[in-house]
Amino acid sequence: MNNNCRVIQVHRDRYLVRSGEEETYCVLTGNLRFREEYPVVGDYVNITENPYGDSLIREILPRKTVFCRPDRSGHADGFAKTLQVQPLIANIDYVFIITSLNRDFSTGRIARYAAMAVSGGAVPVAVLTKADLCPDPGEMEAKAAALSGDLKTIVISSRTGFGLERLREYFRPGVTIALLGSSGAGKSTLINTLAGQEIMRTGEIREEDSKGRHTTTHRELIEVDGVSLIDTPGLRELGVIDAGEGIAGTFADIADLVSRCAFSDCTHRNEPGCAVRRALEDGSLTPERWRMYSRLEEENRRSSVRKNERMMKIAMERRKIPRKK
Ligand SMILES: Nc1nc2c(ncn2[C@@H]2O[C@H](COP(=O)(O)OP(=O)(O)OP(=O)(O)O)[C@@H](O)[C@H]2O)c(=O)[nH]1
Ligand SMILES: [Mg+2]
Ligand SMILES: [Zn+2]
Repeated sequence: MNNNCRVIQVHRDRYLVRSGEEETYCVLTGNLRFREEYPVVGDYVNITENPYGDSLIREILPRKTVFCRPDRSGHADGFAKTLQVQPLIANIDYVFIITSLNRDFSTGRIARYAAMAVSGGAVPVAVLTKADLCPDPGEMEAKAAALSGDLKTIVISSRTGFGLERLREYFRPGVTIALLGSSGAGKSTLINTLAGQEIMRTGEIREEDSKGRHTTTHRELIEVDGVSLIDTPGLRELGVIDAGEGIAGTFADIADLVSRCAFSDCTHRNEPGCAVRRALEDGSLTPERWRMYSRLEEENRRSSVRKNERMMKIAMERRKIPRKK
């Protein structure tokens, strides 16, 4: 299995690679590491097999499509010149944007994912999950569908099987589909349902705010009847903040507090381990500054949603999505 293997799991510095029925763990050659070329799930690679230990990845083949996210390690997003992107998965045909029909539903987020999918060459599909829990999915479905005439919107329930036959239209052998979306949206559950067995671990969501608990912690490619499905962890930060850098610079101490809250999506109201509440209580943060910061953040969040929608429209215009026959 030397050539045209596919990376199906990425661990710290080891890669699980599959060719046909065979799987082997690999590390990178010094050359690739030197050039800082790192494989991602979905990459095709050439390897040199080592019967005594980890095999070696020699070469990453050119990516046909890629899904990236802005890299926040260096610079804030929104500054085109300094914007870094980090490839997350490669060679995907479709991106299923998994969004649950509950309080976590956000058209801004769907637009953002769609824009990233289209700009990487993949076709986005909005998949709205947990229809069985939603008395009237029609309203949210209409909102998602209104984002773009080119964005297919499909309402499903993994629990009852509702809508799954519409998803199966995409399942042609050789096709690769990535499932992306917030933690708790039901990505792993959908994969298990489609596979007809418990392949991925799933986790309950928090009832108060419908947020997930980041159950899936790595990207993984699973083959079901010749179709490659990629499960991914819920991304914390895809709804990146535009003016975030400016706000965080002006209120560095508050930004620091926020990053110390026990939950990454803390609302700073009543969650346990909230660093903001603690600072308000012990007086190290005044209510006035906190109000000012929250107001700015909120405004910025709203304008980011509008910007995401614009971004998606521009990306879609640039690359007209081929309609399915
Ligand atoms: N009622 C109902 N619950 C669902 C459905 N799909 C998923 N769930 C539940 O939602 C919770 C989260 O599901 P997961 O599949 O773990 O979510 P995920 O998107 O993989 O989350 P991360 O791995 O954390 O990113 C679990 O308790 C599932 O049982 C559905 O269609 N209907
Ligand atoms: Mg999961
Ligand atoms: Zn908090």
